[in-house]
Amino acid sequence: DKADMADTTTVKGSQFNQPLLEFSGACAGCAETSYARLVTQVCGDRMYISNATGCSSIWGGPAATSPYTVNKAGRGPAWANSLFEDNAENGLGFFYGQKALRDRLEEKTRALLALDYTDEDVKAAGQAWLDTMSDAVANGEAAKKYVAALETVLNARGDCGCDACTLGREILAHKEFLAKKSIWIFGGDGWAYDIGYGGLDHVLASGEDVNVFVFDTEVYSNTGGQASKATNVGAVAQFAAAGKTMPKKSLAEIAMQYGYVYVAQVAMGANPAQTLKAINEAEAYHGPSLIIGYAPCEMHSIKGGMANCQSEMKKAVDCGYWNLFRFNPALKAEGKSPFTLDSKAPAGGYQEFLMNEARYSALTRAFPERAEKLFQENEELAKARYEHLVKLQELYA
Ligand SMILES: Cc1ncc(C[n+]2csc(CCOP(=O)(O)OP(=O)(O)O)c2C)c(N)n1
Repeated sequence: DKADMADTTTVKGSQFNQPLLEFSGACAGCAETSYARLVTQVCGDRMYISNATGCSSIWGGPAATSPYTVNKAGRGPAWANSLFEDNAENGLGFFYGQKALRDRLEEKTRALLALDYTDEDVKAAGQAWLDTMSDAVANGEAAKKYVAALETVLNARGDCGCDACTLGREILAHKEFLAKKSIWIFGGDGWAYDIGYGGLDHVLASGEDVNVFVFDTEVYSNTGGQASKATNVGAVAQFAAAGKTMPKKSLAEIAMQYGYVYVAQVAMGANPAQTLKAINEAEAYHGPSLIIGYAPCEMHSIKGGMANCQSEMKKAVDCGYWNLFRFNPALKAEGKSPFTLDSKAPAGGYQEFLMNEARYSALTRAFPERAEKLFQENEELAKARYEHLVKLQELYA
């Protein structure tokens, strides 16, 4: 951990932060782990993770060991796996539990600060903690100083039984809950687009300060690659052996229409700076956030294998198969456009991109005519999607 060496909001600087995700049992080259690792480098030991069942719960919690680790202070992300069908709600529960504990600590702190004989150092540190309660980074430091000030005073003069001592002791009894936590809800597209969607929608609509990261592999990877609503037209998947007929659902746009949900579509291998920006912005936003990360997968059978995972993301973005954008409602309050299209106009090579992956190319052998029709449709839909995003940018400008 060399976090003091550089600005950790830059791609280079972020890599001086200790990753709190280390040796997972994921397939070599797995995109899901590279996203999760980066989130731990940004949010560190203040993370609470609620993980849907899926690949990320298997590489994330193999039971005998844990790939999530701790820093020098012995602290790391708190992690739990919930059911496939209720993960968003489970994560929201983390948030409410945390909020209830901190509301109580806030009440006790206000009572302590209102006593005229409370130690001046405790008053200053307590006020600094109150002032930063909703800022995850600043509040961690403020909480440490507040705990130190309370411990110093109580150790120096003992507990005389006065109201200040009693409140101080009660606050210290729950000191690990003082610092603002960063609530993350992790899961795959099968969870987010399909089976957990009702709950996800409910949690996003709650307006509460939780962050969702969807690892979009465009199939149910963990159970052998069944089609989800994230699967694109023409892709061969289980239950779509002749290529999926219906287009991919735009989860990002469904979430954007609320107007108060932070939404980003990212692809680390195409633009790591944009991915990092989205993670930082999502955590800083005082409301629900949804990041959808394009995650090439072993199931896609990319030419050359998963060693090409990150470069495949770049190809996907360059040809317009996957688009990068961010919708930050906080910018509206500053009089700026909330929508930023981070992708350039598609550079061509769309069909070549599809043919680089056997989930598509296999169809040309099994059903050549159908393949041509579906792949054309896939490309046309991608063109329309980009044009639509350009229009959105104009609309919000
Ligand atoms: C209600 C329910 N249905 C089915 C399953 C079996 N199951 C476990 S993981 C999984 C696939 C998860 O796919 P996705 O959410 O896309 O995550 P990925 O594995 O791709 O990361 C399924 C179907 C389950 N655990 N619970």
